[in-house]
Amino acid sequence: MRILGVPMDLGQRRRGVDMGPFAVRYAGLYDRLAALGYKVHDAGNVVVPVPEMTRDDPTLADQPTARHLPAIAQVLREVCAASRAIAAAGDIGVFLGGDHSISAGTIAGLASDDRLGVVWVDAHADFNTPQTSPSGNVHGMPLAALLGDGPTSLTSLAPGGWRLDPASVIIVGLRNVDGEERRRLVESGVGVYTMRDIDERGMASVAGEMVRRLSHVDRLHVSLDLDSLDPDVAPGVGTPVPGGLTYREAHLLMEILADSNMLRSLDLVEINPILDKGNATAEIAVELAASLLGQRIL
Ligand SMILES: [Mn+2]
Repeated sequence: MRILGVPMDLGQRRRGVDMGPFAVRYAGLYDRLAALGYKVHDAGNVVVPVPEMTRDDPTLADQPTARHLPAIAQVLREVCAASRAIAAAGDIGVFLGGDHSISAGTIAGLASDDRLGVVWVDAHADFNTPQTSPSGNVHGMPLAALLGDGPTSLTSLAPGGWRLDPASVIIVGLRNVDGEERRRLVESGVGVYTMRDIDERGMASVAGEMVRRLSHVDRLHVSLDLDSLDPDVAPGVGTPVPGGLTYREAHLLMEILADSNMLRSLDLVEINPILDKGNATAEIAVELAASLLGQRIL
């Protein structure tokens, strides 16, 4: 098992999410995973430019419809290569964000595997493109890019024109979607379970159906945006949305995904220690990672 930090702060506007990898390490990630029997190696952090550096470097020039895109794409090429190397070694990758833009790189690194499923646990769909995004924040674009829609520097990270298959992608926890993003998402063929689905049916039913829908894949990547949780549980996120997953709903989802025995890699993203209360959000991220990687109550 290999841990890689990506202190990416360029995909959104609230400062502090670059401290996520440190907060998750302070919360004891390494020891928790080692206690589950894994041989853990922490590879440290990828180097990410800070926003101030992009002001006077013309190669990192800003763009209003996709802010900091050149700098983000430069980092994601390295993240993609690292993810590919971890997968090629048959290792489990645990990627610590940083904002959710990093997942365009971590998942592109798994591109050689055509039986790859992705579970995107998020309050948002991250399904915008520079043309549809109201904010120009790249952290709202990674899932669209992985499906082939977006700036070339994001859609071409994987070799050979690889695209994620929409039938192998499921979003869960959704409760906040932009107008044009909604239309594109509905037409995409991606599986979606909203908070209403979870309210009405319960997480056990929803998560069980998700696993059945992914029966055609044999490897699973879970991209866990901590804003999927209710802000009362996980306050340290940049874009909190009320009405999210409870503590137990999130754990049950992780436990049911763990039972599938398909988990090969994981993103823990959007943790903002500056907005957090006593590192509670990073601690929950560690607990959820442990559940996903096989920790059981009994
Ligand atoms: Mn997200």
